[in-house]
Amino acid sequence: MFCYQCEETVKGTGCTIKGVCGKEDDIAAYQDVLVYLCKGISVRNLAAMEKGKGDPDAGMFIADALFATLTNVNFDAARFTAMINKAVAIRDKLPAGGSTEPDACTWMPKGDRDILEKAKSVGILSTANEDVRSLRSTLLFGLKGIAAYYTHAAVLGKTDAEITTFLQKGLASTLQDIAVPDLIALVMECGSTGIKVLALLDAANTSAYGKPQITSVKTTVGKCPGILITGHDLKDLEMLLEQTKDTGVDVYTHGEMLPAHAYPAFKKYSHLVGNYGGSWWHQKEEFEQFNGPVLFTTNCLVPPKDTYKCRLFTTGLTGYPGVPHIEAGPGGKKDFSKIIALAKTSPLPKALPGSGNDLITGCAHDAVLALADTVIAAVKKGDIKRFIVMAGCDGRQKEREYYTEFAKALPKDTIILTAGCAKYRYNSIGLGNIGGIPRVIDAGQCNDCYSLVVIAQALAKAFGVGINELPVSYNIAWYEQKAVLVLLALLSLGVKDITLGPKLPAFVSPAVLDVLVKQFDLKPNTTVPADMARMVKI
Ligand code: SF4
Ligand code: SF3
Repeated sequence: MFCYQCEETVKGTGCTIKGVCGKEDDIAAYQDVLVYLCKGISVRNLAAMEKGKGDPDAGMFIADALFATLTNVNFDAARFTAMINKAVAIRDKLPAGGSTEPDACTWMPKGDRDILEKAKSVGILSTANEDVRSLRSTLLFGLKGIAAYYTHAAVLGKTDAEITTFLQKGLASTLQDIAVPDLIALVMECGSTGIKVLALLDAANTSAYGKPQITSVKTTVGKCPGILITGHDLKDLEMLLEQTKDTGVDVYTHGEMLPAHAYPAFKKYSHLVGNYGGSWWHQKEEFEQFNGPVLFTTNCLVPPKDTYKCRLFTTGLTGYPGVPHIEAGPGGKKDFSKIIALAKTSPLPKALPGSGNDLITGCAHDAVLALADTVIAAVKKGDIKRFIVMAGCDGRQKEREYYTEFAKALPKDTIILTAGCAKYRYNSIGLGNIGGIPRVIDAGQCNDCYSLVVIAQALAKAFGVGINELPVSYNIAWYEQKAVLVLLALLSLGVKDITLGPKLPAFVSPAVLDVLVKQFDLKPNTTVPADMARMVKI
């Protein structure tokens, strides 16, 4: 195997024996082959679409397939072989393109051994040139981010053929001999398509569940058995809340599900009692203590300990061997009765050490812009000197303590703008507020970085300056491919001087990094004092 798609990759270069995430060699192989077949579908479907004979459902399949290959989503070989078979069926229904078609359009897997063998020649390392490999990888990982967010929007009925067409254009391009400047342009187009998909998901979430309101969320435990729901899929949460109504079972959010508490549609469920635990990588300890069942709706799934594996359930694109998977039935309906029955016989959740402080979330664009006059006045008065965007992901390495230390060291007249699970590094350390404005403005999930863009654009308009002239610095933390997309989205808007950490991506070659530095002034994080002096100009 060779995988270097996430920040925790072995030695900062690539996982070659087994993933740090727990991905085994065979799963990496299935994923590489699935992506390869999606490239074949894309080539055929784009050609068919030009003749008005495309398969309108192929784009949705590709989005689901790419999402399944994102870090910490699916570890289940059986699910991947089923998707590989489906990919072949979709591809082979499309009109064949003749003798010049690439191998991805014609190769037929003849069983498991053949798939594992094929993976050796179609993965990342099949591109020999280091810079082309780097650009193709950046594009592919950005596409995976688009795929994940698109899948969430589609579940809520919001789709956009332009986005799925770009997924196919991007995938097909990786089979073609494209000049480096054109590949760079495609990477930038991936970023601008990222803005479109973030906006689509924002519209999907807010039209289904209302506009988030600034909300204080409890982190204590109640006196009823509970179900913990984690991941990003709000539709799953809605169905779970409906089915647990009046059952005597409480529902707690975990990780990226925390911002759900801010949506008006979920506030009406009194048994949605609070948030349990921190970001994804604490799950081994936290799920043990929770005692009740846990539902995974998306990433990040860490290979479970046997002590709580029997209480896990997956749904959507997530999967793990031996963990029951809840499929959607007609109309997307899911039956969570097995989870509810298990919750009723489970001991109560235990309070986690250090928990108890309320968490503030729901500072999405409408909620913050409703305070625009107060914020602008505070900036003009000098009460707020700077905003620091600290959005992105959390991860397990010790070096990520940098983000807690950075947040603690920020001057009291600065405000953190955040979204994604990176916030757990500093959202419970009591940074206070400036004239009632929280010093940690949590817009929501990683996809709600879109809110931060809307807020920055509104501030730029109010102050009559460009986005790079605002008193805003960017200190972004990344882990997986959705964060790659968010970064590309920011670059596509022309945002400059972004600090990225805790490590630069292994898939960015020295020459590609040089382009990013020259064009966008992108830089790695260093130490808290040095970065503070540069970003806050103290
Ligand atoms: Fe390694 Fe990350 Fe790939 Fe997992 S997803 S195999 S940790 S690079
Ligand atoms: Fe977190 Fe996995 Fe990226 Fe959605 S849940 S931000 S890491």
